[in-house]
Order: sequence, then structure tokens, then C-alpha cells
Amino acid sequence: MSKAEAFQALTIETLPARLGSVDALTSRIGKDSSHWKVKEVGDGNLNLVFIVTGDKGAAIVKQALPYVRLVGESWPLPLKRSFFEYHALVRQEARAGVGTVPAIYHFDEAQALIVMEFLTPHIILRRALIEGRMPPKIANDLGLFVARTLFRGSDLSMTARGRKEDLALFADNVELCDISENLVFTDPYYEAKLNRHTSPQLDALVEQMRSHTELKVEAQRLKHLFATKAETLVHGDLHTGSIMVTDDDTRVIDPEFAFYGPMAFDVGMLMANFWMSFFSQRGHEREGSRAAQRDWLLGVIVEIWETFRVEFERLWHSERNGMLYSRSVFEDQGDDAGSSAALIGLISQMEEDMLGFAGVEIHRRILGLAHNADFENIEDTDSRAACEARALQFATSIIINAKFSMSLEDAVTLARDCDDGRLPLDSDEGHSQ
Ligand code: SR1
Ligand code: MG
Repeated sequence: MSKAEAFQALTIETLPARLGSVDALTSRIGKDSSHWKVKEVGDGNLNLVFIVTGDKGAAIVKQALPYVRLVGESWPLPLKRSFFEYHALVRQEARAGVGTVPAIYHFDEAQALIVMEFLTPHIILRRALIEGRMPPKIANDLGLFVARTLFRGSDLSMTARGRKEDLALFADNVELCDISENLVFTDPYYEAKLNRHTSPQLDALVEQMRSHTELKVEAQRLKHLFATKAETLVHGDLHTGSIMVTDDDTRVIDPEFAFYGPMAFDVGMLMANFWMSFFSQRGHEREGSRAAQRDWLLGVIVEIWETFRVEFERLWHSERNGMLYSRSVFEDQGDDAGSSAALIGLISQMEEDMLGFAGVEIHRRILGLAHNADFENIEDTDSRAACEARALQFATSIIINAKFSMSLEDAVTLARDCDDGRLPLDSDEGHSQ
């Protein structure tokens, strides 16, 4: 397809003819496109995703649509998100290592399509967790991924010019940021048109939350941080649906929401999705207890944070060559203690912000437009609502208490308490565990 061609959405029928002369694809799956088998497998909210199988192998063709697939053509969305996804994947591979994201074979900007590695036998992590699986490597792999991408995309590592130029490139991802600004930080806290929740079971709790002044102030402070703290290149949508796994391999996919934002956002969103998996498990107990799964999920949360912290610390000491926290101020003057104090301060601020971001992500997945299969797949609405209510109250509590020195470990203990029915006090005064 030539770059000059106007955008046209692919279909199962048109794909072989339209991509049959793309060498990067034919060299991998086979030249005879009349033999290709094409399947559309996109189950996300935004894009078309095809598996294309030829005589020699298979590949993924992902194409953006000029609107939000979940809602339809009434919600236009620019095709350029594919450009940001491509550039984010390139940077993530360079920063976190080959094999942490799918390999990219071809990018066509005009057609907003990326041809990439078909990951098999990988499945979406969210699905694995719903099925009760416990992929053994994810905590370590994800902890390293976030530490490396977040550190190496920041002024701790990049040159000042390099980061500012990249920041300018990603600054155009306005519409995708706008989605998060509205759907994550605003809509859950008032009766926005596209919102929905399990009703009537959650009605009273939702009303209480929407009149919780301190909660709303914190949510808006977090939005302020999200919109203005251009600290590093974040994935921007790092939930368990953006991760594919086997027992031996973990790949992060779908970074179309990438932009320069706060480091804590990716970590918070990731933690939130493990917490939601945790709170949803009681709703999936028809075929037996999920107690072991729940313990494991809390262990994963602790291990991701620990791995992240240790790797971030290693990078701080070995790769801190950017303009922030310059060595000339600390190590070069023999002030190693100052460097360590600065690092501790940074991590502790990140821990606070991460808990806040995790809390709003949980709220929006239960009250907003885009829900999670973790809860949605629980057919019995009373059982689903009970799981969601516990998650909502946990999330409110971590948002409010993050600034009172709540640690990740405290939050994990609180999650266990909430899940066991020991819920935090309903309060608009904060500091309520
Ligand atoms: C309208 S898009 C809804 C959600 O889907 C994406 O995966 C993002 O999480 C976004 O917020
Ligand atoms: Mg996505």
C-alpha cells in the first residue's frame, strides 16, 4: 500500500490484496496471499486486530479506526494514535529489552496500521487471571518493565534535548490523553452520560462517593498531576488487558495512550488491575475456592513494587546520567548519602501518587464507561455488586490515605481486610482505614 493512499479500514476480505505486496509481511508468513487465512480478533475498545496466517507463519495486523470502536462513529478519534503506538513500542523495546513487547515488522502511517509479531500461545493476562491461572513470571517481568521504561524515558537518563524533543512528539497525542482525563479522573465522580454501574445494588454507595468532597478533591489533584507532570514516556493504559502471557513470557502491548506523564501513573494503573482481579475472585468461585489465587495476587502486587523499587535503585546508581539529581551535586562530592536521600524521596512520592492513581483506575472501571471483564463476567449481579462495592471502598480509602503515609504494604493489608468484609469507615474526613 502506498503512503499516498487515503485511509481505508481493512476487512477480512480486502486484507490479502491490500497487504499482499508488503515485503515485511510476506517474508514472514508467505508470499501467496491467496492462501492467507484472516481472522479479526480485536476485543479492545478502539481498534481492528487481525491474525493473518500464511504458508510460512502468522502475523498480527492492527489498524486504528477513525472512531472509538466501543461507542461507534459518533465518537471520532484520530488515526494518529497508531503513530504514537508505533513510536512507543520502539522506545519500550529499546528501554526494557527485546522480547518485552511484540516485534514490529512494518508501520504504515497513512493506513494507521502496524504489522507485528503474532504472540502464541500467549493469552491476555486479564483472561488468564479470570480463569484462575497464576503465570509465574509476571511480577518480576512487569516490575522490571516499568522500572526500565519509566527511568530510561525520563530526565534521569535521557539528555535534556532528547527528552524535550520526544515530549514534543508525543504532546500531539491529545485526544487519547483527553479520553483518560475524562474517563479516569472526571466522569466517575459525577453522573456523566456514558457512565454505568451495577444498579440498583451500588446506587447508594455511588451517591455517597459523588458527594465525598475530599475524594473529589484528591481525584482532581491526581488529574492535575496526570495532565502536567511530564516526567517520562508512560505506556498510558497499562492494565492487564494490555499484557500477554505464557508461563515463560510476558509481553506488554497496546501503548497507543503513550505520552509524557507521571511515572506513578503506569505503576498505579497496573496495581489497580491486579487489585480488581483480587476483588473479583470471590465472584468466580463457582468451580471452587479462589483463596490461593487471591493470596497469589496480593503477592504479585508486593513483588511488582519490590522489583520496581530495586531495579529503579540499580538504575539510579548505574545509569543516572541525565540532568536531574546530577552526580556533580552528590556522588562527585562524596555525598552518597544525599543521593540516597533524594532517591528515597522520589520513590516515596511515587508510592503516594501510585496509590492515588490506582484508586481512580478502580473507580472508573466500576463506575465509568469502560468496565473490566474481571467484574463484568460475574453473571450474578448481587455477587458482582458485592465484589465491586469492596473494591470501590478500598479504592476510596487508598486515594484518601495515600497522603497520610500509607505504604503499598498497608494498602495490601487493607485490600485483604476489605475483601474479608472489614471495610474502611465511611468518612469524608480522610485518614480512615
Ligand atoms: C473510549 S476508550 C475506553 C478505554 O479503553 C482503553 O483501553 C482505555 O483504557 C480507555 O480509557
Ligand atoms: Mg488498548
